[in-house]
Amino acid sequence: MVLSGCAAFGAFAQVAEKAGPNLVPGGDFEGDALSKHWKWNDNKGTFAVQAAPGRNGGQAAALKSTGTSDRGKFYVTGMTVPAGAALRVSLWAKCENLQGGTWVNYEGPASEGGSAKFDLAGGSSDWTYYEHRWIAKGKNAAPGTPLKLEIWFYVYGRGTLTLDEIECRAIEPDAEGAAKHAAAQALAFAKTVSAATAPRPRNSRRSRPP
Ligand SMILES: [Ca+2]
Repeated sequence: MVLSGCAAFGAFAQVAEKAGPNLVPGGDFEGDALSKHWKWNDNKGTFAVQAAPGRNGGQAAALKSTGTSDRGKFYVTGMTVPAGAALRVSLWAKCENLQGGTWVNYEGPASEGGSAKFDLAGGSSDWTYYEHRWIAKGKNAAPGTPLKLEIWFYVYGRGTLTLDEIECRAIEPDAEGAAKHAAAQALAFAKTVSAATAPRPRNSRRSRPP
């Protein structure tokens, strides 16, 4: 069960939910994941990807562009999701003098039937968490139909974008988790109020002047 607390992420925010397994192959970039599962290319040969230090040790993928007008593409395939599934895509990103920005696009049959993309900021930043939710509608697909899904990163401008811990999970509301969360919040609030209104102990030990 995961609790999401960012209102920027739309209608699912503040709702307890159950999340399925991570569907992104090699999204942690550990071992040979980068070369085994990820592909990249560009139009002008000024875009390259290499292993870099990860967010919590281990490895990440550093996307480096030395061009000013090209568009580097970095992508992963091999995922299948059921039509109608609510998906939560999340990742950690770090920028170093990235003069443009990055557009994360869902492609393949799962992305048809609705706009499915989000942006990452450019500039310079330490590791930053991004999360995006969407419904894999497909195009005229009956609910539950297996649909192929790809995640593409389009990187614009000179600079470096480092990515780690890329995940895509099917999610569903978790009513039991929501109830427990609400109860825990109520208890915490009650304790706070109780502590704030409690009378001072009568025999508090204060040192008296001699
Ligand atoms: Ca990693």
